[in-house]
Amino acid sequence: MKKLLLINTNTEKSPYPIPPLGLCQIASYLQGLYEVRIYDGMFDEGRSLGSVISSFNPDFMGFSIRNVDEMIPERSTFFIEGVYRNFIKPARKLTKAPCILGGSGYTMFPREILEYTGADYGIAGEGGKSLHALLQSLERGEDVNGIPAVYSRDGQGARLPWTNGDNILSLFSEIDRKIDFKPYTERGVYSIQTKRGCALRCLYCSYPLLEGSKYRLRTPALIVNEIEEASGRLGMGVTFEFVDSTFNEPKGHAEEICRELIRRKLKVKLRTMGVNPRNTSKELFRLMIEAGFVQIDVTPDSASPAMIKNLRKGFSIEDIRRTADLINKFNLPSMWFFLFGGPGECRKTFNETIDFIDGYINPADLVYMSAGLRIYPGTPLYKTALKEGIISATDNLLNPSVFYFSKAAPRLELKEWILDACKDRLHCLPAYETTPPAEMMREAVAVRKAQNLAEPMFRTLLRIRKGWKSKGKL
Ligand code: B12
Repeated sequence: MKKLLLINTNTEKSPYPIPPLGLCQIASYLQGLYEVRIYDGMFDEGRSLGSVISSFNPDFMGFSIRNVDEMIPERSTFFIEGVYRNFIKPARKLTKAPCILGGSGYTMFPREILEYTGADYGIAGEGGKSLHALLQSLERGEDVNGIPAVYSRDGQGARLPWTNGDNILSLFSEIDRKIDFKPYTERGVYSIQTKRGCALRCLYCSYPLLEGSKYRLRTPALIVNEIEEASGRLGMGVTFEFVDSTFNEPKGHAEEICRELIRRKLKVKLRTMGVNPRNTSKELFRLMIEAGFVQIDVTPDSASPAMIKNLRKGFSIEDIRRTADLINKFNLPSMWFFLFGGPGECRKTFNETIDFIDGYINPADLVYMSAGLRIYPGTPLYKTALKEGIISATDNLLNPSVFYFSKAAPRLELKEWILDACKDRLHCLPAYETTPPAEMMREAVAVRKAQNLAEPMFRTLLRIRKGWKSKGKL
């Protein structure tokens, strides 16, 4: 059997280390067809990759590239540089095994990242079926250029990600069996997908390009089986996190998953990103609390009626207000995310969102404020930015500092508005402040231990922040 080494190149530990879910899914898919091994670079950061390659002697190498940049104008970290330096370059020196790239970051810039890293092939979109087809063609010495979603150095390569027709969604990732999961249990989570695809049309967003624009749902029974099995192996300390683009779309699916969790009486801790205000209801929140949700992320981006429309969010200001009221009623700890600077943003629209924060968001919850919209190829924002002359068709968008700012909310002014708004609202933070000071973190850990607190870390940190402020320490 031929040997495939799958390499997780993500070493980013903020806001917490993320286990390589996609790679584990691919390993499940190819199990039995190839001898598959995963090298997880998250904590090892490439140090023992050489010895793994020497002992395993792979026939093929697949590199997973998750992050390109941080999407924050204040920090122009370019992750691909580290991926090349710590993983691809040293691996290339040790073996002639073909080097194949994939992952969400790769999918956004398939041609550019192939060129930057000098890798042999890349797969845009899902890794299961297309990777299998590529490996088979390579084994047989066939031309690979017709395979959907496969990019190669000689300039062929299909344009559209191959997001249909494989059974990868019905498989369990079994992350903890494929990698050393222990270091993730400290701050991390066990990631779970309930579906693929995003049918929303938000102006700037790459999700439909990454996952397809039609929902492909996993059945609630299957999802809960996966959680039940993993929690059986890992015990109660682990939090399961749903990593869908939006958790509560399409309407009804999230509710069904919660009902199945409740029916099985699983005592698990759950959290999710991407709660969309559109389909929230009392019933949804009631079920989520009963199923075990301890924390959610809510992502309206704006609470200005004009900006909600311009960003094509597909919900109304009433939807956001109802969502906030429900969150407060159920006291479900929440992190809110707002994104300023899109087309039409101005002082008035900015203030409308701030008024919403003041009127509706519980000060015990956290609000992140981002400025500037990162421009990615293939998104509607890309076309807007071209039309407005913010970028030109020849610009290399892989450059992590390409952002859209509305003319009436320019970069520096917007930064000032945000800093000003955060000054008197201690639960509001600029998005680049993702890491609290080490001393604050130490204090939070000590308080949590002493008081045996089970609340989300952000709530403890916010209280300490307020205490520091009153003591003049901030
Ligand atoms: C959930 C999520 C989060 C959660 C993670 C929670 C968790 N427990 O995992 C949170 C909110 C914490 C988060 C944080 C960040 N995220 Co995020 N996140 C996502 C999201 C929505 C889903 C990721 C996911 O798990 N998908 C499910 C898995 C199964 O898919 P996958 O890993 O992509 O794998 C599939 C394919 O990519 C492919 N594949 C993967 N590897 C390989 C390898 C080979 C060889 C092949 C052939 C194929 C292949 O096959 C897999 C199976 O089909 C994506 C957007 C999206 N829709 O994809 C953004 C996304 C990955 N995040 C992004 C970013 C930037 C970040 C942050 C850097 C943001 C920040 N400033 O802090 C951090 C980094 C965190 C870290 N430690 O790495 C970007 C990355 C691209 C970019 N712009 O750089 C994305 C794409 C969003 C975007 N802007 O478009 N994120």
